[in-house]
Amino acid sequence: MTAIATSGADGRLDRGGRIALSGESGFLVFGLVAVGLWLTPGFAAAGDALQVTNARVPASDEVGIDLPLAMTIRNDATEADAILRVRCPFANFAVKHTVDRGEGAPAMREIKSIPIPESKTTELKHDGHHVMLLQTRQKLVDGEAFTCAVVFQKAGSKETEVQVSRTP
Ligand SMILES: [Cu+2]
Repeated sequence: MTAIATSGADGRLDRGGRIALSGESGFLVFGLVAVGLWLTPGFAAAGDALQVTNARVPASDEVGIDLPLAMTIRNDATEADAILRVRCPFANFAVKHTVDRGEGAPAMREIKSIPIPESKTTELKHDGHHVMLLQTRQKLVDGEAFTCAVVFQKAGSKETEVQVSRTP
């Protein structure tokens, strides 16, 4: 009796295993096709014509604070681009900021996107256009590096290495 019951249980597991496996392969094929479709327009439109370098945030012992993310963007494409979104694993949110200078002290203001003109190098810095990372989730130690995604309107999502440095 025990042997029959065990065999029955094994059989059910086997069937379950095969179903799960074929389901996973289906997802894998679908995933590869989706990645292919997603990458192609990026390469066709801009590809490596747009490069992000020298991305950096200041080191901090505090958690839950807001920090500017600076970077250099070289856009050799024939059309202007724009930064739409940024996602970093060590911050809850990211916004795009510009700095207004009038009477009184300069003030940061949120903007919908950061313009990236064509055939130019754009520096994102705390005293001009920059990305502001909000609510940091951990301490940031000098010398550490993280991978953030910078999403451009035309060039698509760029995986970007962000260095933590004492002097940004
Ligand atoms: Cu800011």
